[in-house]
Amino acid sequence: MFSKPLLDVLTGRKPDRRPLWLMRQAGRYLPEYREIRSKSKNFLNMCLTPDLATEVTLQPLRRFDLDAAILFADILLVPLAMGVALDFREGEGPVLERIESKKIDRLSYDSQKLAPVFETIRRVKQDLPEKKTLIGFCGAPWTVACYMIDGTSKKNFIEAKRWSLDQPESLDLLIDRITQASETYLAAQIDAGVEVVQIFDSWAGLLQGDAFMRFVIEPTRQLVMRLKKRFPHIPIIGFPREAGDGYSPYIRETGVDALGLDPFVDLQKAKIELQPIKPLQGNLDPALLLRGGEEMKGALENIMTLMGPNHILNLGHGVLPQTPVEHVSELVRIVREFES
Ligand code: 1CP
Repeated sequence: MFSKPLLDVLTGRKPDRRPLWLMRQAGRYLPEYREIRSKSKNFLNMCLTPDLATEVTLQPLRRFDLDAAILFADILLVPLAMGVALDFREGEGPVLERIESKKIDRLSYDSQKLAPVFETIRRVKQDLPEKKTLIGFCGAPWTVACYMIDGTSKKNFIEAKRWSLDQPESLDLLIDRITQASETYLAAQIDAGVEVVQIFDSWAGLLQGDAFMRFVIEPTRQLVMRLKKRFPHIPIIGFPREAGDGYSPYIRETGVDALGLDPFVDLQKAKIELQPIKPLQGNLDPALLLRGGEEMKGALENIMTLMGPNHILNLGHGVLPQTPVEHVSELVRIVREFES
């Protein structure tokens, strides 16, 4: 058995080296991604064509010495499989058909619609080098609900927030449906071969207090508990982006195995308050990767010195499309040289 650094850290073993991967490591900053993207019909088509999605998932590992591949897909495939119309418009981001509260009962998740995603996983697994880990993912119920209620991210999910205040029971109902669908979706990803899953709660920071407990922590706890019952050996990384003070109850109460930190988290504080509880991941500012040079190097060395070898090196959010490829090579070199 080869040891895998990411799995080692997530299961409490000492890794051979610091695990390193990057959120949005496959994406528009890579010329080989843009090439495939320009030849395919649209973004959704790319996600649902195993040939293309497999290739794009593996691209960053061919270029860089990373420890994990993350499945090329999108969190919005779950609403799509629940019957919601979805379009990714050029330069505009995703646009979804907005859900009305009286239509929640009509949503029905059809896993078959995402069969190409599971085929992609099987193909990636066949080609993945032995020491690399394959990460699957979904959006957290709250974040997916945000897109389903507002239809776009353009208005900061004001309608979803309104539901949390005006009709919390409808939001509970919608979130329950999404939680069920996400469990089935992640279970199928695991059956197809992913070894770790990450739950992206990109809009966790929009809620505070009781609403944060009710719509972020509770559904995540449910999802994690149900997956753990079926797949106790599969580590789960939670990423409640911009949750601020919510990070502490999140790590204590959701049952996730590791916690992704956004760039706003104070690392000194995280080291004292969060790291003794579970392994941590992140939190280099993607803007520093965009900039490169001494500032990026200093920030990386600070993370590695402070957090030690059992920290999962990553950004605090996704690679920005404008990032020069050489800066990513430089980041990988700095991390690897720090160790030797
Ligand atoms: O080529 C393109 O223009 C498409 C850009 C793109 C990419 C590369 C989108 C549209 N999705 C993806 C892939 C993707 N999305 C991955 C693949 C694996 C990897 O990280 O390399 C993952 C994990 C996601 C997850 C995702 N999609 C999130 C959670 C993480 C985050 O960024 O906060 C969210 C919020 C989405 C929705 C989405 N999909 C795409 C865009 C541009 C967005 C965000 C739009 C918005 O601001 O609301």
